[in-house]
Amino acid sequence: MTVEQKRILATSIPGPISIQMQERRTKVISAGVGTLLPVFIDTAHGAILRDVDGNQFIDLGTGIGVVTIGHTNQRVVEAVQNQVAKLTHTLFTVAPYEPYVRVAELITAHTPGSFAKKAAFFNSGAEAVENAVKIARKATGRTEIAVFDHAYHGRTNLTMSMNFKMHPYGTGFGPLAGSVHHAPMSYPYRDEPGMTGEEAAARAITYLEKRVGATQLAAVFIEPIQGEGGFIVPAPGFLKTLDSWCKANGIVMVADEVQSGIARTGKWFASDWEEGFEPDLVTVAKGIAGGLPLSGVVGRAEIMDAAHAGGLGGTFGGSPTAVAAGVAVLEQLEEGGWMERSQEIGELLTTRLSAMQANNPIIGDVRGRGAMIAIELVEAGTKKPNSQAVDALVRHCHQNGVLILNAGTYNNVIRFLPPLAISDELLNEALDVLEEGLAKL
Ligand code: PLZ
Repeated sequence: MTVEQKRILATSIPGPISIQMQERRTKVISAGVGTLLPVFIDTAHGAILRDVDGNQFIDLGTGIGVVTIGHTNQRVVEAVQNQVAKLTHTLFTVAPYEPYVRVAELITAHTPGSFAKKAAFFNSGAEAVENAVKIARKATGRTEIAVFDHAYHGRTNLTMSMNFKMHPYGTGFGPLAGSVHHAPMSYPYRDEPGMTGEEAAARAITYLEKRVGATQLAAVFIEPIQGEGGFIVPAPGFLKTLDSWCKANGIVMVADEVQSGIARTGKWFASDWEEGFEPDLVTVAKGIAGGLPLSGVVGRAEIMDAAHAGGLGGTFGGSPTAVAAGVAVLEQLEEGGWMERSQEIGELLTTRLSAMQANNPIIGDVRGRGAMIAIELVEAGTKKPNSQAVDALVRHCHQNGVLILNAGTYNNVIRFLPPLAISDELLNEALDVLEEGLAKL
């Protein structure tokens, strides 16, 4: 089913049918499960979401960076339809099926590093991160884990402990897992002006050496571009310096590329932007399977093999339909054109957002790479976080048929994660709506 690639405002937002559904929802769905935009989506294609009232939204969020290849990408749909009619489940650890192996062949060929690699598949990003922790601990015989300020790694008990922000992810849900240490991140917009990546890495390393001890650390986890934290791009040299320190100290370097990976930033992985940065393990999820739940840990064969047989698994991890979708996504990425498109989208977004910044002192920073760009909003003339402006802009865009997402430790970031299938025309139209909203503030 295709949907015309057009923004349509058929009713007020939310429309009457969505309002009715929202009433039903409130009766039976836990209050803990929130909603950013209370319209019920019926169909989607490319860059457009169509709701039950006939409104059509330009999607600049892709379900938080999931349908990178576009909604209902034809080859993903066909792969899933074929697979679902053939085989839906055996459990790979009970009796295997070929697409699980194929998706591993494809992904190991494209994660950073020229060394021999292996993979294991799971359902969610958090599950991939947890498994990377297990593997790193088994491989090193050590227990401690380092993460960074502003990081996000998931909602399970262990990953909740790895997040920077307590609220809303952890409030009241403790006790949290131990052996997790939070080190200072490189945040160029808010660090001392001129601080280099190497200096920011030295600050983190000193902290970890003193507070934890290099010999105690099993792994350092970092998002090469932080997602929920507000698309913070560390200063050049930060990742590489940390990586060299990890390698010198027998610590497993893990890049959490759940949000930044799979062509999102204009390369296969955001790690690829920093020359010489070769994480030992990479966690992948979101964009890898075009909307089907699939995640994985990919990395150095000898580290991946440290886990004993039966030590990794899960009933649904790498299920036949999910891996079939993964193969369809990765084969299309291999065919080419997508990285270039992601970079073009990044240029269009950066050019337009920088022009808006020139006229609007509340846009403190425009940052990111490829189709992963954000603006950080502040009170004019200061760096004081301006979350009210973000709320107002998000509301304006939603009311006008453009789905945008907020982010950031201080809730003062708007992030853009458009599908790579979006046209320049639709992207410009969405940015026009944003610009109108800015003018109204
Ligand atoms: N690591 C870097 O971005 C998921 C969270 C959505 P799961 N980010 C979106 C929400 O509100 O729950 C994420 C991430 C990074 C890990 C995860 C976790 O991935 O698939 O949500 O478990």
